[in-house]
Amino acid sequence: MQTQRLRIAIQKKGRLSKECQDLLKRCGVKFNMMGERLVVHSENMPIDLLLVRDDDIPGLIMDGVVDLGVIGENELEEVGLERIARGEPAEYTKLRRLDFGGCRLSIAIDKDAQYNGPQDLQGKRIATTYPQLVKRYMDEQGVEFSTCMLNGSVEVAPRAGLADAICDLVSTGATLEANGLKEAEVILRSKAVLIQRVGEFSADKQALIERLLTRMQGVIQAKE
Ligand code: PRT
Ligand code: ZN
Repeated sequence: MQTQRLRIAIQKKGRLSKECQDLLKRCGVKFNMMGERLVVHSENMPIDLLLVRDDDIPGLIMDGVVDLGVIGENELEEVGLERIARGEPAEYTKLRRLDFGGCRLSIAIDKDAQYNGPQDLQGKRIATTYPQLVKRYMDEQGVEFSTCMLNGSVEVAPRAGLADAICDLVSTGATLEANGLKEAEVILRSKAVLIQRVGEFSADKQALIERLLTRMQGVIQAKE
């Protein structure tokens, strides 16, 4: 069900939402984020914003339900691997990396534990919200492990006796430190990215996307 209006999926509430809305506004897209609406219509351009959980954005793009999306590479790659494993479509085009949402996905262990390299993780249980990315990394290293899937409070898993190590997002490192953990391996460096669905676009939509991209380039350069 394609519409004439360009559909952009963005995070409703969370670490990417404010910067994402600011970026669109600086690109000249006028909208009013009032209430609890799922769809917000731009007042001055044929653009609809879809306000969703970040977890849903890669799938909306890969299923071709929305045209553009802004998402952290960590989430994008995890969902992509998950969908490939299930035999579902996982294609998208990365239009550009953005200048926010920076973090790393890291394996962390007890701050007092010795660590000489990935082989020290052999046979360990790793708590994570990113089982696919952990598996990809550990398979590359040829290290066997098991997982403990947690959608929150990952950093307390070792102390709670649920896992030996964790793999979670880190920005300042304060959360790891507060939980008596230290970063052992960075497995992914992530930023927010603008992605596009694959497939056909009307000439009008294509022109609008190009205009947005040009403006985005200007906005991001002006900040550097
Ligand atoms: O509700 P919804 O599902 O939409 O949101 P969410 O809770 O899943 O995601 P949200 O808003 O927390 O994060 C969205 C995206 O922001 C992530 O997918 C990353 O791409 C990016 N991002 C950047 C981060 C961080 N930095 C970050 N620090 N996401 C999470 N964190 C966590 C980190 O795991 C730690 O627990 O923030 C905590 C503080 O980090 P430190 O290292 O500064 O202590
Ligand atoms: Zn989420």
